[in-house]
Amino acid sequence: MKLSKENFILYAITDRSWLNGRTLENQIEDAIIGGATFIQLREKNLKYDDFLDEAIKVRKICNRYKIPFVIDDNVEIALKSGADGVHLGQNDMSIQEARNILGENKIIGATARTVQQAINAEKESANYIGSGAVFNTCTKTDTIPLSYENLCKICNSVSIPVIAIGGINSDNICLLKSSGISGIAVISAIFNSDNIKESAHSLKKITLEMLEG
Ligand code: TZP
Ligand code: MG
Repeated sequence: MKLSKENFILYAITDRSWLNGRTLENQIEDAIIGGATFIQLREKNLKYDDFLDEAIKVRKICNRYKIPFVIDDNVEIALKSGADGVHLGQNDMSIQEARNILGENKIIGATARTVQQAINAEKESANYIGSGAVFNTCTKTDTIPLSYENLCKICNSVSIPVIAIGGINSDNICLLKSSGISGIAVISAIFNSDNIKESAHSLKKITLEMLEG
């Protein structure tokens, strides 16, 4: 899949902690209608078959809206579900190995918290970088804080898009202005909301203002 800079504006990462009786597919569709420009399926506790079923369902929704869709961590699920790619953390499969399995045309995103990790990820053929946590977050408890200064350095060190992640919401997003990021990645600001469509819509508007300002 060919990516453009618009795809990185509002990267939504799923979380089934806040289903509140709804299906994840339904919530994802609302996020996309509201303005999410990229979807990552992040499942930490699903059994393999359920994970694959879910990935296929979400892939169909994302295909319908022409939104890039990647799987967190799991290259095999990405391949079998027909997802557009995978997002890899520093402790997941190496980017080179994933590239060998997935081929040239799939998307590989990489988490990088240092300039060196970012440079390495780009060299190893990552298509974009996720960097954080830029703010405190309750969603992922083992995150390491990343200062604004270091975020800027990471953005300066690579030519692939960098998206900021971690505790981002409509109140603090303006603090990321001029850092060089291409967009933001969020979980709770979209999925822990009573009105996912509206939350995605307003976040996208504010993100665009921050990026353009
Ligand atoms: N990686 C770094 S912070 C984070 C991940 C997956 C959690 C982001 O969630 P939220 O709710 O947007 O802070
Ligand atoms: Mg991971």
